[in-house]
Amino acid sequence: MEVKHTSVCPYDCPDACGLVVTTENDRVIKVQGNPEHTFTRGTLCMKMQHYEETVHSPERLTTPLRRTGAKGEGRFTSISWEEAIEEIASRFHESIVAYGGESIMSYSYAGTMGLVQKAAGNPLFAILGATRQDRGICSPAKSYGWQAVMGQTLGTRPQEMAHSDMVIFWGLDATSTNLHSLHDATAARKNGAKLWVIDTRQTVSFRQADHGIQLRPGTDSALALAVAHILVRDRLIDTEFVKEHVQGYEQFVEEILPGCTPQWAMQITGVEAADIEALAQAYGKARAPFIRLGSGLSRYGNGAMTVRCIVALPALVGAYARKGGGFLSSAGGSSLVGGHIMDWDRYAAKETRLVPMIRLGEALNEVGEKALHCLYIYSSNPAITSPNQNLVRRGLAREDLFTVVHERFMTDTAKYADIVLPATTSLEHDDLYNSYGHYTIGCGWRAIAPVGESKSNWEVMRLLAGAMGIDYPVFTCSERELIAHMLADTTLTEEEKEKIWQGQPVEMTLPEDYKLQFKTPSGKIELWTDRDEEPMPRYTTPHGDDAEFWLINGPDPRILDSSFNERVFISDGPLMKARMHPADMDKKKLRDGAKVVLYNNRGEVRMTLAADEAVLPGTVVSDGVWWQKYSSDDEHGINALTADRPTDRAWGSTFYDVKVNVRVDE
Ligand SMILES: Nc1nc2c(c(=O)[nH]1)N[C@H]1C(S)=C(S)[C@@H](COP(=O)(O)OP(=O)(O)OC[C@H]3O[C@@H](n4cnc5c(=O)[nH]c(N)nc54)[C@H](O)[C@@H]3O)O[C@H]1N2
Ligand SMILES: Nc1nc2c(c(=O)[nH]1)N[C@H]1C(S)=C(S)[C@@H](COP(=O)(O)OP(=O)(O)OC[C@H]3O[C@@H](n4cnc5c(=O)[nH]c(N)nc54)[C@H](O)[C@@H]3O)O[C@H]1N2
Ligand code: SF4
Ligand SMILES: [Mo]
Repeated sequence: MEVKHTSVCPYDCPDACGLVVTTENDRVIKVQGNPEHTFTRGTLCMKMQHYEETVHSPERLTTPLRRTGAKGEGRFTSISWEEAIEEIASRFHESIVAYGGESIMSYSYAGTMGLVQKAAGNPLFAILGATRQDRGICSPAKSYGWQAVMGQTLGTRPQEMAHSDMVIFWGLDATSTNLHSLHDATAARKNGAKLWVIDTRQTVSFRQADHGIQLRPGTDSALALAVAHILVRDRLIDTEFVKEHVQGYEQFVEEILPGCTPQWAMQITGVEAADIEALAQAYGKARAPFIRLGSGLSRYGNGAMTVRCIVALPALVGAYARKGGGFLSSAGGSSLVGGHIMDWDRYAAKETRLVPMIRLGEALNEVGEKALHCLYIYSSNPAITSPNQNLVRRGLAREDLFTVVHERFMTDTAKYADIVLPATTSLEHDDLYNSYGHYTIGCGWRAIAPVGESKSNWEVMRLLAGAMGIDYPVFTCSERELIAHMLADTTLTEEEKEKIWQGQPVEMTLPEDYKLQFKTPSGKIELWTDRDEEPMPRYTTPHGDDAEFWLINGPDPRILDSSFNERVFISDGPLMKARMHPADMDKKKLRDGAKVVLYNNRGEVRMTLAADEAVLPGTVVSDGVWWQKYSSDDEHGINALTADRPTDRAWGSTFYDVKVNVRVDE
């Protein structure tokens, strides 16, 4: 008999779509969008339209495995859960006795965004006194830049975009990574709004926009400051708004903006001065401009400062005061939903060593006192997704590093494990989901029994705690009990909680004037702040490299980070490709279809080259983060080229701050 269940898309995507899942005899047969969801409104991206193919993929791991081959080789034999848990517990125990708790590290990210499963390891590893990871792999510099100007102010609700008369997708590949914002952008355009896209690459939405601005990598701060310069020069400032709500306007205008002319910015960004003028005029004259900021431009050595420069713009024109106007970097209000029962700090007896995520390679290669002896990875595939891949893989290959990987598939990371544990998908466990792209939350309840012997992250933590004799009350809680704790820890009404409990998506009610509630120490938008060593936004440069071309590794709409590679796509031909402007290819005497090597001082990757007029001269574009077997290179993925250098603030990743040389593969 067919049964319908409501759920939430678990992937690391700002849309966090509402789902309607149809099951029959404990199998998922159909996955559709939930029309009741106020942001995603019943549609799904191409990846999730056939989630059942992931859930019931023949490639799912179904039993625990013990390694029989060399690390990385991928040869394993099935073992029972009892054996697996016992072995992990005793290896952890031995490691703690011999070297202390910090010899163990857990590493995880957002394979699932569910608040229970995402943080499942926190209580146990905090109690063990393990080495801790920060969570900087994605875009903390973007959050930092927003907060430096806006404090804890809520980002504008994305649906507000529908009432705007000028929408800017800035460093955001909406078609791949934020599909449902197109719904509101399209509604706005029907009412005459213009859509602008600012990117280093011509994406689908770039080509469909009314205006596209293609600029050199890592130069957005110059563009934003030149726009601000023109706004001031042409008196397009909302002076009433500035007087009431902005701190440091005069200093910003006097000390930062004078040199930021369109000609200056043209030299840096490569954008024609006339196009910069047009952008500024449109922004200054729009009734209610809305900027949706992506993460692309924040993944550079100057990422946080760049974001500060862009966040300054709506303050100058008073965008927040008008219906349809605003700025969304991230829906920080997700933090309105507590996940605190899973907080590391709640369980840690003392502070332990903190490893920046982007420095996983370095941490795995430590020797002596800082050496790691046990590694527990869940919900992440760092052999493919971490920067400086060669260093990461060298660490993962250490025979003396006892490694456990909890996964749904035999990923490149799992191939390095001593013990692999099979993980459930989101339709086989319970969880609560918020979103970093809107203000709706919802639950996804288990819709089918776990496939094979797979277990959820939280179930495994409970088993491990039991095997290690750790009896904190949290480990007696089921997933549903943890969710009940989290829902109690919110501003939701009883009625809303009940709806969520029934599986309905609920949009949090924001205060009527939330756009004007500036949650900074001064209560104003802080163009000048004393919360950072640098009091004002200014132009800074990215790290760069001693190489010839910027490498732009944009997202591919078929996959999400390295998730969805299980559904690949062999018929689509080679998946990892490089595109270059024909003029650059002529200069380097490279021909279309040539096998080339992209290289820098961190590594090299082989790919097939294609000529593309739309690629900015001086850049090479290669989309997607592919599993090794789908990379055109036998040994390296794209991250063999990327660096583990941090952003200017907040230890963020700099995946786009990479340069490469190109040569023919002899
Ligand atoms: N299909 C798909 N969806 C995804 C993902 C995926 O890999 N694939 N990843 C998920 C995750 S984890 C995240 S964090 C989000 C990220 O989603 P987004 O916020 O969209 O961030 P990115 O995709 O990293 O980059 C967005 C755009 O920034 C551009 N860009 C790069 N450098 C610059 C620059 O210097 N200036 C400007 N203006 N633009 C620049 C890139 O070309 C890209 O088109 O997407 C999520 N959704
Ligand atoms: N070159 C380059 N590298 C990048 C990026 C880029 O743009 N370019 N993007 C970066 C960004 S923004 C991010 S956020 C990171 C993300 O990097 P990762 O955290 O490695 O994300 P994924 O590659 O999606 O891998 C998530 C894994 O979790 C597994 N999984 C899913 N659900 C569960 C579950 O419930 N339990 C368990 N145990 N496992 C589960 C999936 O099968 C999948 O293999 O990648 C970064 N790496
Ligand atoms: S990946 Fe994103 S757009 Fe696609 S269904 Fe999931 S939440 Fe929606
Ligand atoms: Mo991310």
